[in-house]
Amino acid sequence: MTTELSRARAIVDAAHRIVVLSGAGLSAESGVPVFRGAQGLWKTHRPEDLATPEAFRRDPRLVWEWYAWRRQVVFACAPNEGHRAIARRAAQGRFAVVTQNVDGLHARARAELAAQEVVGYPLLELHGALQRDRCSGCGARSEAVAVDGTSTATLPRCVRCGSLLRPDVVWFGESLDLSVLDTSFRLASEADVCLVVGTSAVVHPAASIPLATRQAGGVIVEVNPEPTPLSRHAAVSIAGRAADVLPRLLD
Ligand code: BV8
Ligand code: ZN
Repeated sequence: MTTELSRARAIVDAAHRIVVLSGAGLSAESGVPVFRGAQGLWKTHRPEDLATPEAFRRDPRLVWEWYAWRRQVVFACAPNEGHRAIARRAAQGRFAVVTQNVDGLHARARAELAAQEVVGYPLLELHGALQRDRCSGCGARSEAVAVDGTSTATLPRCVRCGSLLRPDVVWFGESLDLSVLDTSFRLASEADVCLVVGTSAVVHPAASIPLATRQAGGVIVEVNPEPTPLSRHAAVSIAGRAADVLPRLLD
């Protein structure tokens, strides 16, 4: 084991309560494209063109076309050994998962485990989930429907009020669900360790959550092949891939 990994292992093993903050990098090895960097989604699409309420008002068809493509990619992916190591450890208790990811893979890893044993731990999806639609008018939520993004006329509409449906995700410039956010900050402030995995730590308020652990006297452990703005706040930064490092850190 590298010294960073053995130091991180000692911190994690001694911890009484742990919170994970995960980002797109955790799902990279499942085949879900990350947002930034060489293979980033934002490379081919500009966030301000697509993941904003203005973009949806201006061109709902284009936004739906992008999300229909992302759903196709994501729904073909499966949780990787990083998701599974987190689920196994979380099932042992005193462990919460806060994710920026909208790919639903943490939930699927927990569901896979629940097939074998009773599994209950907090899983907070800060930015929503691709698997759900939400009505842009009355806010009603529903399971994602297949979307034909070829014309505005075929876009999905709410059965109750007739407004356009949208993916149930938080766009730039939109507020996160405040109860999810408050709970995430509270859990982080009560944790001895915030394990930050696969995030570039540039999106707020998510990127501030690990600092709540630090401010309350806990420590940050980071798993990321690259340094991030959080690295200087971390007790240990492990330069590695989540699917490789997490089983060795958590099992
Ligand atoms: C809000 C859902 C206010 C949609 C997403 C200027 C300065 C500071 C902040 C702002 C600013 N201007 C605007 C803001 C606010 C803005 C923001 O933070 N912008 C940033 C870009 C500067 N934030 C917001 O708008 C938020 N809302 O502030 O509201 C408000 C308050 C009240 C009332 C009204 C309004 C909303 C933010 C949510 C946006 N939605 N997603 C969708 O997905 O389509 S964010 C999007 O980015 C994803 O959720 C993604 O998870 C998230 C963060 O990206 P990462 O997960 O970190 O992924 P990334 O690709 O960036 O990095 C991957 C990392 O993994 C890399 O570090 C890489 O090295 C690593 N990696 C790669 N492979 C691996 C790996 N790690 C481990 N293993 C591997 N194998
Ligand atoms: Zn409606």
